[in-house]
Amino acid sequence: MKVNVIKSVLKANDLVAEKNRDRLRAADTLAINLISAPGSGKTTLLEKTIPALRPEFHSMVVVGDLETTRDADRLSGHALEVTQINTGMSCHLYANQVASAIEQLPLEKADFLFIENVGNMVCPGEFDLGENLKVILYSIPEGDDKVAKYPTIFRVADLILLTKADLLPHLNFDMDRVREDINRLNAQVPVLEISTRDGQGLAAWLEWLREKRAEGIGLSARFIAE
Ligand SMILES: Nc1nc2c(ncn2[C@@H]2O[C@H](COP(=O)(O)OP(=O)(O)O)[C@@H](O)[C@H]2O)c(=O)[nH]1
Ligand SMILES: [Mg+2]
Repeated sequence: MKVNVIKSVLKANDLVAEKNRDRLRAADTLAINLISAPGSGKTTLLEKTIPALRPEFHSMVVVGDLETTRDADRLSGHALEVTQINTGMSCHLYANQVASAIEQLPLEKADFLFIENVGNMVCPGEFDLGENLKVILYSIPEGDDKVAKYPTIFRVADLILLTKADLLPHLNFDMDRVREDINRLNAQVPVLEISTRDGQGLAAWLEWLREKRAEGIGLSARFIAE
């Protein structure tokens, strides 16, 4: 009985996610779902990325947090539009929350919609929002053992960013172990070491975004696999 309830919630979510994807496709907007633990650098990365993509590309942001508009406030000077969703007790965004947000947005003006998910290494990987691509941020101070412990989000990733790479010299972080663990779960996924502090890897990240934009609006690896 319990399993049926969970399945029906997921199914209802997926139906709304499909509608979001249709709306995004119609507007020719590429949606990127950013997923990570709290504090891995999602908002900071957007603060750097959105200005760097201009004037070629314009971006809008939907940001999920349990409480406050702190991230939306940080991003409001950068993006064309920023919508904050407060999820209350929920540890991830649902497709219907994104649907309500994008209903209000003039998406036709946006080349990219960045969705900053609620900070959590498990639940956001389970819920399709209608995004085109899922980008996982895994920060080096989190330790080198997390990939195997929290496999869900790494399995569904279209790109993995190992963030705060500037801290590598100060920490015992076994990069080979992490890359091997990722390879075991998701052999195809590209992995980039980046830092918003010293700028390493940012050019490669921007290039990945430009390539995905040029490829057109596709489906994420997870949903092709299903
Ligand atoms: N050393 C270092 N700190 C970073 C980097 N990126 C973000 N931070 C810091 O990490 C903390 C959390 O960043 P934030 O972007 O708010 O993370 P979010 O919760 O994932 O949105 C802040 O204090 C940032 O200044 C980085 O590349 N290197
Ligand atoms: Mg944030």
